Amino acid sequence: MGRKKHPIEDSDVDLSVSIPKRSAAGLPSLSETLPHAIAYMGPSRAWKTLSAVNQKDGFDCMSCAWPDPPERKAAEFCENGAKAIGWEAEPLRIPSDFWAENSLGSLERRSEYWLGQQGRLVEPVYKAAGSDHYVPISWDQAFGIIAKELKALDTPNQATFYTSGRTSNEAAFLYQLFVRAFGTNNLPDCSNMCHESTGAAMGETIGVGKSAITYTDFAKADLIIIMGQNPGTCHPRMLTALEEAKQAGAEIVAVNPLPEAGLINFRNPQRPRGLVGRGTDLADQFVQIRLAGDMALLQALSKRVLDAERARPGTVLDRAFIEEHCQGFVGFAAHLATLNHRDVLEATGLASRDIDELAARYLRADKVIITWAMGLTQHRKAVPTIKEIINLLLLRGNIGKPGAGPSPIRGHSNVQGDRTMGIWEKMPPWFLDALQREFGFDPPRDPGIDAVDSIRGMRDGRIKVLVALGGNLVHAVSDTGVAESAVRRTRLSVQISTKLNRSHVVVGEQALILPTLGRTEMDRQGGVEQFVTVEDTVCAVHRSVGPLEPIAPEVLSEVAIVTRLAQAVLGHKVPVDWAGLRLDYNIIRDHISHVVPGFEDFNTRIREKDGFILPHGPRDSRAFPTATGRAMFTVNDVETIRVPAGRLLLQTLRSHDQFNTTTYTMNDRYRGIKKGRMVLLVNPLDLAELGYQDGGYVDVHSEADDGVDRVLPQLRLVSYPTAKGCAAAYFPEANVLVPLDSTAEGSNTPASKSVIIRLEPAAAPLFESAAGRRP
Ligand SMILES: Nc1nc2c(c(=O)[nH]1)N[C@H]1C(S)=C(S)[C@@H](COP(=O)(O)OP(=O)(O)OC[C@H]3O[C@@H](n4cnc5c(=O)[nH]c(N)nc54)[C@H](O)[C@@H]3O)O[C@H]1N2
Ligand SMILES: Nc1nc2c(c(=O)[nH]1)N[C@H]1C(S)=C(S)[C@@H](COP(=O)(O)OP(=O)(O)OC[C@H]3O[C@@H](n4cnc5c(=O)[nH]c(N)nc54)[C@H](O)[C@@H]3O)O[C@H]1N2
Ligand SMILES: [Mo]
Repeated sequence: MGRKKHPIEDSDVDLSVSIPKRSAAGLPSLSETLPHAIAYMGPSRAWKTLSAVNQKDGFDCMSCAWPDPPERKAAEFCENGAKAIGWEAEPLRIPSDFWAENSLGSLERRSEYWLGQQGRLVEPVYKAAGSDHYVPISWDQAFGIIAKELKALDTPNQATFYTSGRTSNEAAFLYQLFVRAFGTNNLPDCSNMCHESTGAAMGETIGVGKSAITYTDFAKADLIIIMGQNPGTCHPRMLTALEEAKQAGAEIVAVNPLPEAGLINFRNPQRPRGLVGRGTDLADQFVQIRLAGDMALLQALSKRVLDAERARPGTVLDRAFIEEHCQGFVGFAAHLATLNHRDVLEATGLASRDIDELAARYLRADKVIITWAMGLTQHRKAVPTIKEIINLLLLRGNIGKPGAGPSPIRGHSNVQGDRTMGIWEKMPPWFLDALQREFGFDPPRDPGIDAVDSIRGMRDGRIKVLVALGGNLVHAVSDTGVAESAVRRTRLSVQISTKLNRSHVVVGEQALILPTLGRTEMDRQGGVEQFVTVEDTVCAVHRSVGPLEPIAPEVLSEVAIVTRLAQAVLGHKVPVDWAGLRLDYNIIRDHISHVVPGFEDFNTRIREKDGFILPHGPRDSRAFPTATGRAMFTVNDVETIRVPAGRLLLQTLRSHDQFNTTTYTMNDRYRGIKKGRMVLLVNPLDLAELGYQDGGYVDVHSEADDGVDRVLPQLRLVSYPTAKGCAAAYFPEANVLVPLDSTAEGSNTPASKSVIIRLEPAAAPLFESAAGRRP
């Protein structure tokens, strides 16, 4: 199994742009996907993986946290799930001589796409201080190096332990146990850059930071409002649930600056007319909002609800619900009375009639679901914006009843479970107390640091060791330039990963890569096949078992790596039988059942049918575990981002063919962009006003309070139907433009969807050759 060349160029030489698509597909048919999967994995692996993904005895798809329907289809995966599986399960290994052939200096000049195409990591490798090469080493040597560096720290708080959201519940639980036993709460995770704003807003207002609906609620709703989310690309199986809801009579509204294909129209290839016909027009209303305008829109909607109640007293608000379960209504209503309509129009960029129409839909509906993702969470005012979703829903009792509720849609497939397992820099005291009772040591009580603060800590020399259980922190976090020089200042960086990415080549003085098994692979310990568990976005916990033989016998599972690391670092410091936990994951689950509420009898219940759904007070019984025991109306001030003349507001988002920092191909089919990623989508009116033309090139500068000039050079302009004043570019490339200090108030999530930019004319890039790279 050697390296092979893929037929896709790794540059923008052949970039082409066509008209964006109006419709998207959800679940493809097996016959449609198999040929592509076979090209990557070969027939046997393709069949084994695709027939097992999201099935009851199979593995959980790693492409997103969308839940499985009660009745599974034969092909229960989407096109992007198949890509994620192919990317992981392609039987291609990085050979041992790769490390001698490729210096770090040369790897640093490679793109994420190229790095990801080199194959699976299959042996631990180490870069010594002063060296420009990794060399293969043994597992024992690797754990020895980490133990030595961690023990040499002045305090455990000089290390930070990142987690990405693919880690299983079992591995995550042990990882946080190890980190806390080591002596720190420095447990940043990808959620810090993702739905942290959601957790902060929902935690305060309803007491639980998770979706308050289950899968079957979609088909019971009268109205589903999808805000700041692109399910056609990021949660394609959601389109099936939306189609079913639509057929059952629900109205669907998309609130987005971009007319995203899946939101407008949906072709279901598993139905005959989906392949040939026009598909289902999903959205009854497309609200083309200005970036960061959602708080104003939500307040305007709530105000119309209150106006309607005034016009028809006793018929609009759910008075009984508000009186029995809520607090703060009077202050909220009084504050809305001061809402200025002109401010709303300016912030949203909408016409009054758009808002009236959506308000009328909300008032007509008895059961309303609001879903959202990164379009709401990655703004300065993300937390109060999401609180306004709760305000709007509370007014008419749209929570804790069938077919209604707030539903954040998580990204990484187990990011929610990892948090439930204790991956958080500020787990509450009850959790730490439970750990103490279960394991007999006193966990640290001072809060730890999140992802952005970890970068600050490395930048300032306070953090000397970075350990990452998955992910690609340096390229996922904002301000790439700052993040890269921060990581380079560490004494040791450790990545536990399946495949190469930028965080393996921009590293500390010393660096280690520890190869691990992925979701598609069998995990045998002591000769016995183990399974792991995950939690999806609607709190359903279920098993995951990989169908494939491991890519190489030397590769360890995440659980094995974490327990061996703990043994090497902690010795007998805490009374935990790490080796026993490694050999039998049931014992890990027994501990979880004693520590984490809702997991009682874990080992029995997880083996029943589909697993189980975690309890959720607001959803199940309108019990709100907030500070007051009631759902909280909150008062939030609308703030309009004032974009100076000649500037635009930039959002950074995903193409169809990427998973976060992983690029599968250079295409973004639904948006009509092919063979290139270095593009800036701009409204045609803005192009004309700024004096540019479609196809021209610009250097993009971001304008921040700190006065630093951050530049992304030579982007090709694409005339695109985005909301006026709002541009879009792809992450992670555009992360160079997002200042580290520009974060959401109350969650510290990078405000990567509201960056003020200035364009400067640039020459078209010169390409060395057809297969060449940008100079
Ligand atoms: N194929 C694929 N699937 C994925 C991922 C992936 O990269 N690729 N990533 C996974 C992860 S970790 C996550 S978190 C999710 C991300 O899922 P999404 O949040 O859907 O992903 P983004 O590409 O960030 O898209 C944000 C959407 O919000 C809109 N938007 C941006 N700003 C605003 C705003 O101010 N207001 C409103 N109303 N809309 C706005 C954008 O136009 C875009 O449609 O997907 C998960 N699934
Ligand atoms: N500008 C901007 N920045 C963003 C965002 C944005 O919208 N705009 N989105 C943010 C969001 S929502 C998120 S969630 C973060 C994502 O941040 P991360 O989760 O850190 O990044 P990923 O790209 O998902 O990580 C991919 C890497 O994970 C490793 N990996 C894959 N599978 C496994 C596995 O099973 N086990 C282990 N141990 N490793 C594995 C592989 O090495 C792969 O290269 O990025 C954030 N950054
Ligand atoms: Mo995410």
